[in-house]
Amino acid sequence: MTTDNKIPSASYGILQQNLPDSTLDEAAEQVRNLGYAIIDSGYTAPELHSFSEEFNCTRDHYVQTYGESELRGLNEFHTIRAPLTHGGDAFLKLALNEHLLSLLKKLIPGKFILNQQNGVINPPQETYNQGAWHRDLPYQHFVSTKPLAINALFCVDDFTFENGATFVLPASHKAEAFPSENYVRKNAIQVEAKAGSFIVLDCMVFHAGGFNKTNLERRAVNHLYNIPYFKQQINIPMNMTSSDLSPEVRDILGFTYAEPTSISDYLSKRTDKKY
Ligand SMILES: O=C(O)CCC(=O)C(=O)O
Repeated sequence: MTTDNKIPSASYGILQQNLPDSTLDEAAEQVRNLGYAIIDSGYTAPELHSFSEEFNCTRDHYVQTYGESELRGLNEFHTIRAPLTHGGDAFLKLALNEHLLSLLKKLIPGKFILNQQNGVINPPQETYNQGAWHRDLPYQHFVSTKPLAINALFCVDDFTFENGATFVLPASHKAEAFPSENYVRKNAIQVEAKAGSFIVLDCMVFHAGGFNKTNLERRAVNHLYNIPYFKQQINIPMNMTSSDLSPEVRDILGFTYAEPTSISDYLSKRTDKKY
């Protein structure tokens, strides 16, 4: 017998059940089924504080380099492209966060590379480029039995209902088309998360930044990791020095997956072929 409002724990007629044995396994189960989950990065409060400062410095430098009015004209003012290539170690470390990589290894069978890393600023009282429904493989309408790409949105600030926490359409990675307006209205959920969390999404789940009603920016860093068959948004190896990177990190950043430039180059790479 169940009591009111309690989720039943008894069951019958079940021959198969997932048995996750860690919080990361549970997150992987939720990403597979619903398309999203939240995990902790493990950053301490001082580490988060220092990351927040690094984010602001990197942004100031980026805007000085590319120009505010030019960025605004391109609808790019609220994005910092590829900060790991110009923003210092903190961004590279973030892209290699051990909790996140462990989860990615559970979700993407085989090798994966970082396709892109972007600083995302949800401005106060203003719309911005990520505040519209999209997939992180945009213009794609297919269903895949395993994720081809996963995105991980690192919350630099708390994500709240007030400051425009990300909206997600649960399980929408399992249907090809974007659902009807009424379906979206009834089924979209807003994902609150603490600063220092990663909101992890199947890249095919529809999501959108919410409207930031507060007076402060809500900052994040988005990452997209994919099987090594898709080209990177910006060529990461060509914009980083590789000398002090481990073989595993070189793999993740795509150094080992550059397109051969010729048949000879292809054949010479066959000796230690990885894919
Ligand atoms: O800002 C957000 O809440 C969502 C960010 C996003 O959708 C993206 O970077 O793809």
